[in-house]
Amino acid sequence: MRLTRYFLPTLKETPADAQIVSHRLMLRSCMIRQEAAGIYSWLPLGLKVLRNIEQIVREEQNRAGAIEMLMPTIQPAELWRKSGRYEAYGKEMLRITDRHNREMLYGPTNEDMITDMFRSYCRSYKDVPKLLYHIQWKFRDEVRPRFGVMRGREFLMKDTYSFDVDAAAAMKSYNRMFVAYLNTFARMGLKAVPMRAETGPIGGDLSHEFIILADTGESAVFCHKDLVDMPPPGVDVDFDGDLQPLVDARTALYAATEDVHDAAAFAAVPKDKQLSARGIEVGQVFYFGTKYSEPMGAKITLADGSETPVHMGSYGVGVSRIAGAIIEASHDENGIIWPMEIAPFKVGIINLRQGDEATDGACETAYQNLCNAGLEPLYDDSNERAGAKFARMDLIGLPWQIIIGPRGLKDGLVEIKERASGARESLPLEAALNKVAAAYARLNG
Ligand code: 5CA
Repeated sequence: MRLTRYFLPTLKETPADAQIVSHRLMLRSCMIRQEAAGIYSWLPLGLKVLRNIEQIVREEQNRAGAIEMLMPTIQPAELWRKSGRYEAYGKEMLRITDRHNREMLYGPTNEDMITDMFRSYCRSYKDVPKLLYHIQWKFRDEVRPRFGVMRGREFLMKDTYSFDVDAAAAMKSYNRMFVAYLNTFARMGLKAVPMRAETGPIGGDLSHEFIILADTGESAVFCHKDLVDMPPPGVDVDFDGDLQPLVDARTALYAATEDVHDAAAFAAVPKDKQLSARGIEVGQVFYFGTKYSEPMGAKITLADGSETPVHMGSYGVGVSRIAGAIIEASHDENGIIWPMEIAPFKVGIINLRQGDEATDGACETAYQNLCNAGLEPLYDDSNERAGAKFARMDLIGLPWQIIIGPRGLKDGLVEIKERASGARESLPLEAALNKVAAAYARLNG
């Protein structure tokens, strides 16, 4: 992409109303635009990031055996009356009336709809286990939407629902999602801590939140240090095997919000392993048994002919929140530092003297070469001065920058900069291109 043809009107000044760094940087780098409190447009650069996050989430769900579908954003109130939580959900639910005076709502989650769907198609123990998911916009009329996309009113969620014959089988589905989440966040370059959690309006009695560590996070976390240092289970995990040991290895280690842990808990962790940190909740998993299936009549017939309500769980990832969370975990005073997998463009090209024949030529060569290698570059071909170009490229956080100007080219050299470390190196153009291509190849396997 050539910058002069792109849509990237980045801001120099810091927006006054943004309290946290990710919100400021998302506004400044022109990723999002607020349309109403807690409601955002995703501008071209932001949408690329959102799609990359969504794709990692999707791939790891598919790998874990979940099946993608798509339910609507607008739901009939009737379904929520059947499950018994229409009144209980309270003011967070955006209630809508259509032209025929039918009561509708903008879905804050989908347990009720999917339970009704299961009920209408599935009757037998042979129909389970099933894991179904969708990636869809949700609406929760939060009292105080804040921190940009981190606590929005409209936000993108991946939500999976599991259906099993009994509690023991449901635990296997729960473990699948637990392990899939560890892998998902690791691929995004994030350290995720699973922590026992309250179930809130979703219900049930078993739940874990996945918290990623960032100094500016909303939740104070206290945990065993090994929980953070433990490597992800890995992408080759056999999801049909026994995942319990992988889950046990994590759940055996203490983790709690700091306000919950007390002296008795402090004792559960040896002194040299205690970690006090801040974090952001990026996902939550729930096992709630028959809470929805019973009132909604989602039953299955067992081999002996008897009937049982299906056992269910639900598993959410805050896809749009993660865009902000990654920035909280990965930035410096100059801007965002995207992990390679998430970066909207993998490499930027900076032309230091637009109009200089040799410089324009070398930039074109770099641009064509990187495009052909499938490494969609962002080429700053504008007429702005070098300082402005450097600042913008640092702000938007692409992992690599190739900087090309007449002075270096006299000696046959260009400069390559790694955004994360700030390390710069002068190299012949071809070597610089190879270096970026090698980093990209590592990413792909
Ligand atoms: N039905 C269940 C799981 S599918 C559910 O709704 N779980 S949840 O309430 O925990 O939400 C799942 C994830 O969505 C959270 O972990 C969080 O990352 C994200 N999320 C929740 N509320 C918001 C919000 N207001 N803004 C942005 N992301 C949110």
